[in-house]
Amino acid sequence: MTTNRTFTMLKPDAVENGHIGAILDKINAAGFKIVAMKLTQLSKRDAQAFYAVHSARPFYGELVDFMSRGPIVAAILEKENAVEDFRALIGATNPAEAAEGTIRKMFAKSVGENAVHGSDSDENAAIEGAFHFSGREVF
Ligand code: ABT
Ligand code: MG
Repeated sequence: MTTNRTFTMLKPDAVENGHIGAILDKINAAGFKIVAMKLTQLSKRDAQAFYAVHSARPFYGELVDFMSRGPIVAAILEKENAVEDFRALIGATNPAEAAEGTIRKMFAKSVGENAVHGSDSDENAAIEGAFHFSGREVF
């Protein structure tokens, strides 16, 4: 199914390393329109809930610590086939396996700190977007 919206976070590593502008340039150049955006921070509880699907995995604790350690940029992006096309733009979860030119290839250092999130389904895009933005913050 095609959709026209996805949700993204520029993760704490990307913000710490000064990559907000460069990553937003890539997102715009790829044809995504920003319809909601804010600098915010996940609490530990938020990060636990966001990654609850990984709660039994050995990397869960580090993942929660990482995602809650500093500010992130949360945004809703609009484009035809947004979920799939944005996952292609960011590249593989492990930046070592990400294709040349993808955001993770360019800006991520490790699988544990991989610079950017993209929703993995239309359903999750809607849930994740609604978690961060009220109706009046989405344009
Ligand atoms: P997210 O956009 O963060 O959801 O990443 P993606 O969907 O590409 O990959 P998944 B499988 O959802 O990974 C979630 C986070 O868990 C981290 N991780 C994953 C590890 O640290 N070690 C691992 O072996 C795996 C499989 C990567 C993702 N977060 N970060 N950063
Ligand atoms: Mg994921």
